[in-house]
Amino acid sequence: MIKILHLSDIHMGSGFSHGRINPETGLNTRLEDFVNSLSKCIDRALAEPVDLVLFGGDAFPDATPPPYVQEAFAGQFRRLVDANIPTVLLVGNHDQHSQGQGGASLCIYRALGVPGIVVGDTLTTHSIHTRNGSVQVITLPWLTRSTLMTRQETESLSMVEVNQLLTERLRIVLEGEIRRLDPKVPTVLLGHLMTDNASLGAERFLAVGKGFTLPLSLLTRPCFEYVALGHVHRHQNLNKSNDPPVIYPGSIERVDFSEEKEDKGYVMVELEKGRVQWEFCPLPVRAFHTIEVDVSKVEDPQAAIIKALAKRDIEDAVVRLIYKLRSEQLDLIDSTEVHSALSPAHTYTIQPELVSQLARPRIPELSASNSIDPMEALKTYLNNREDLKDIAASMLEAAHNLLANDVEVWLEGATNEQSQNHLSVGGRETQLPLL
Ligand SMILES: [Mn+2]
Repeated sequence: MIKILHLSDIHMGSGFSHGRINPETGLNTRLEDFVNSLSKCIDRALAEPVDLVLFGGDAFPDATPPPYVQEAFAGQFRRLVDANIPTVLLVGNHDQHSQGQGGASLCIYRALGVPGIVVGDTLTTHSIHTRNGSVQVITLPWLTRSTLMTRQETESLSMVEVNQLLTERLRIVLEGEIRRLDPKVPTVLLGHLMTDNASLGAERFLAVGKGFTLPLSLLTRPCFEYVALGHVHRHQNLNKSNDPPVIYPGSIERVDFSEEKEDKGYVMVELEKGRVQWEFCPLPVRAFHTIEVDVSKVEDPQAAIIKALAKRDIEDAVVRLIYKLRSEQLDLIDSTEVHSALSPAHTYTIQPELVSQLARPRIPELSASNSIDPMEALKTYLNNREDLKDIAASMLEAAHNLLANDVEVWLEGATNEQSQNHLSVGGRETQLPLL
């Protein structure tokens, strides 16, 4: 039986805006939190001890972390080297230079020849000898346009077509790796990737998805005992039948508020040929709390805000207070008292939002049941807006010109790089969060 600790998405050095400087160390407290979480993973690996540690990628927010952040990361993995525990460091999208090849931030470990550390920056199989037997680890780092494809091949293709071409190529290369496997030795696929059925933090649709999405069927092969993934920050098993388990352990710390409600942790795995067991192990990470309160309709907005704060345990948490109010209520807010009520928090932000008092009724002629052409709709709208009378004519003219140029603008847009950031899935434009 081989014992494995699988963790991913460390992102050490990110989220500093949610921390503060620790006067004793001079370091951002969020760096200390991330190091603390990582050290708990390593503590567990040493205490068991495990036979192998698999890191699923995204060590830092980018490929060039400052030396003190790299040192904090290396200091933890050094403990595994000292304990003779082999470790695979997979290269994620955040570890790669946006230009050029390879995982810049992690390749240093190979360059230094650190014993027991394998850097997974190419699709290949590593045969790893552990205290309790051998295990084959296929590393599948983050794929980019230049992986398995040439520029000439992809130049005229849409993003969807490029994705299909990559998936086909990958299927063939992976098949090659699988055929060379020793069938008597247990095998793990370690990949930093997005699968087509992964569930993302629903609240986060900020960043555009530049990456590829791979079908789950590519990964659920019976020759794998376990599929160890990285990239998605929410812990999940994509293959409920566990044949094999396809696991995102998720990030080890909350990177931002979109991960407020997610458990954070790592996964312990025990496997031998044809048999596997796994368990998610939560880490005691710092709480994030969003406290949202609408005081626009209450008599005493100040009291309502203080009451909303009192209801939550904000001690040592990262807190954001969002309150909605009317502009004439602004003078009723005593910000000193709000700050003092928030002071038990580790850090906090206050976001007042003014609600619009001029909620206009819908124009009856423009109800959803009427279909109307855009110029007619604009005319109807302008007829109802006394205040826009002076510029109504020029607005109509501008709209007319816009509509006339529409086709041309669209064609230009389709060829520029920006339009490729939108991944069209099943005819639907989807934006993916940055993971
Ligand atoms: Mn990633």
